[in-house]
Parts: sequence; C-alpha cells; structure tokens
Amino acid sequence: MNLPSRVITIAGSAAGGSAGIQADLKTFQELDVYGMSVVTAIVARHPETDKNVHLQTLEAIEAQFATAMKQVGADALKTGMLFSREIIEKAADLIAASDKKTVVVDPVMVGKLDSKLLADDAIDVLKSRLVPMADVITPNVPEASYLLDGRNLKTVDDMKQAAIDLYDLGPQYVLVKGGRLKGEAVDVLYDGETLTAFEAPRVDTENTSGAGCSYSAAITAYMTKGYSMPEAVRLAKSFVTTAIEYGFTYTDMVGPTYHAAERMKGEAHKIKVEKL
Ligand code: PXL
Repeated sequence: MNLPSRVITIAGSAAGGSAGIQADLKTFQELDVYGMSVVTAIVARHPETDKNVHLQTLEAIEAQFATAMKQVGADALKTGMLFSREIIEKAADLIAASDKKTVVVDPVMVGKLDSKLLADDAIDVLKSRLVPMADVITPNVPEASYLLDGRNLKTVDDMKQAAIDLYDLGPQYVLVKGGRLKGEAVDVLYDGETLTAFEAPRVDTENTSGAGCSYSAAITAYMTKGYSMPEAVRLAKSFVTTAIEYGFTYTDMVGPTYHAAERMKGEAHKIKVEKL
C-alpha cells in the first residue's frame, strides 16, 4: 500500500471546528493526507471572563512537534495562527531543525469571529524569520496589506504589486488571496518571474469561516502529492470554492465551509487560470 503523505499543521485550535487546526485536519482527511497537529493556542471565548486566546507554552508546542515527528514524521509543514513573537520564533526553530520538504506559511492575523490572532509586536519576526522559510505564503488582502506596512490594496493590480513586493521577503512563491475584494474571487500567484491569476465565481454566502485555513491546507496537501505550485493552487482553490458554495450555519453565527462538499456532491469548481 502506498501510504498517504504526512503533514503537520502548527496552528491554533478553533473550538467551533470551522477554522484553524480543525479546518486543516478536515481538509487533510478529505484529500487523503495524514494530518497531525501542534496546537499553539486555543481560541475559545470564555462566557464570563471574555478571554478568547489561550496560548500554549513553548514546552507544550515543542513536545507536540517532537511527538508527531517521532511517531510519524512529516513531508510538509503548515503554519497558521502563531500569535506571539516567542511562538513564531519557536516554530521557525522547529522548522529549521527538521528535514522538512515543503513549508506553507499562512500569515493568519484576524479571524472572522472577531479574534485577534497575531500580537502587535510579532509582525517583524513573522517577516524576518518565518516568511523566508516558506515555499509559499498565502496572505489575504488585509494580511498582505499589514505585511506591507498598511498599504491600501483595492484592485487586482494592487494585489499583483503586493505579490511582487512580498516576494522580496524571501518565500519561493507568494499567493495573495482576493476573496475579500468585490467581484470575482481572484487570487494572484507570483514566483519571482511570472504572475498567474486564479479566478472563481463569487459565492454569495456569509459562511466562510476557516476558508483561508482550508485553502492553504489544501495547497499543502496537493503539494505533498507532487503537484507543481500552480497546479496545487488551482486544485486547492477548486476544493475550497466548492466547500464555500456548500457552507452552512447551525446558529446565527458565521458558519463553516463544508469540507466534505467536493466528495459528497461529486463536484469540482472550474478555476480560470490566466498568466498576467
Ligand atoms: O480563520 C482564521 C483562524 C485561524 N486560526 C484560528 C482561528 C481562526 C479564525 O477564527 O480561530 C485558531
């Protein structure tokens, strides 16, 4: 039997199950990748104290990584919510010391459910330590803007320039995701030479919690299966667009995407790919 490839996500736990570690693991499972997790923080609002971000210790983070590596090993590593300078540095040290093959860095900053997922003083270590290790970084428009000192990004042309400038931080690829702009959902990939646009129709829904996590998890999964970066992005965007299309909610809160949609509905979205 060909064993499934192995991915460790180093990210936050989203108790509601729509985003973070939970979204990553659901995505890995859907794409037949063996998922493991290193929980950096637990995001869960306490009804009385209102505390929402519960950081894990560096010791607990290191122990989880050591356990996953020893028990299974990894073909790829993905990072999500890391929150603090110290955790970012720890994640960078662990990645540097491992014989990793693929590193996907999702520079998570703010969740759809109002939580702040990156400390104000942590952006510089994210840029200087973690981003340069990445095969790909996957910022959405607000994250790309923050990584570029607050630059205003409104159009696909702005996203193109952002991708070019973020490439200077040292990753192999930059994917700027335009889901938060108006019109078609256009994402721009840059590899230092070529800009490629990936376009999907906009889905009219509020239930997109964790869409970004799931998208970058799917990119990671497809990369471990040997797809090139543009192919991994196209397939992952198709996966997440179908998951968004069938997103739902159980309550009056923003709901999850439907991770099983592609499998259960037997549908894959056609993504328009265009060299710019
Ligand atoms: O969707 C971004 C995100 C990432 N990671 C964690 C989250 C969220 C959003 O709520 O809770 C842990």
